[in-house]
Amino acid sequence: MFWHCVPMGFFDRNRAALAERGIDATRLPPGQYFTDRFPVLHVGDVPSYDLTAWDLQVGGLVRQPLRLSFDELRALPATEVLTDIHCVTKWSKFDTTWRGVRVRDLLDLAGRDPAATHVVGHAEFGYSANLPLEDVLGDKALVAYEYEGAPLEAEHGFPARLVVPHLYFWKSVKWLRGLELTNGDQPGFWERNGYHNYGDPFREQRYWGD
Ligand SMILES: Nc1nc2c(c(=O)[nH]1)N[C@H]1C(S)=C(S)[C@@H](COP(=O)(O)O)O[C@H]1N2
Ligand SMILES: [Mo]
Repeated sequence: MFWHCVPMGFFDRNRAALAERGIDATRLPPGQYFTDRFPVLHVGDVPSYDLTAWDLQVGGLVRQPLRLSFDELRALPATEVLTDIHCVTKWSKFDTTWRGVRVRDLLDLAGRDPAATHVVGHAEFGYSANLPLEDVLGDKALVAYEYEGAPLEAEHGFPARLVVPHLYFWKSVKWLRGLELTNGDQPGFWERNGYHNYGDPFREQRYWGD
């Protein structure tokens, strides 16, 4: 069969459509397709919060554990991040905008113990995700409370979520309630249930053994 007779599948057509939009195709990791939609993905229910009762704890291997109210979180210096996001279920979305507080700044405020090697993001209902410490110290790792200039929608993590855009989006814990610094790695919810421990989209680290 000649190459031009091979029918193009959905993924090939989707990737080819990037050029028409003037988007550099190398921004789309292997095995992904881009979408303009914003799919909602999670296990379990969407929590609803009374913001006066919500708090965010920063604890584990820190000098001074923090418990921040939503107002206290919002009073900290904020950053806006423009980034692509990649879900392990194969959708990617380009140029999303998030506003929030850098994880690095929160950890510095609590005082990192030099023995800390990893961080676990804890959500409502027991969902969690683990990350090497160095992966949340960069400029783009946020505790985000706005998406595209508006407060997060309930199903996307209101009032605050992690955004760690260089890893598959399951690491970006919605409905974040705690950041825990640990010595050694403690696999989170999906990492114990078949997903890759690190999750680099450009190396297609989707599942155990990838
Ligand atoms: N608390 C919590 N956070 C979560 C999840 C979850 O099940 N619970 N799912 C993760 C997964 S698999 C993805 S792809 C993203 C999806 O975020 P979105 O629904 O805002 O697109 O949230 C991540 N954060
Ligand atoms: Mo996901």
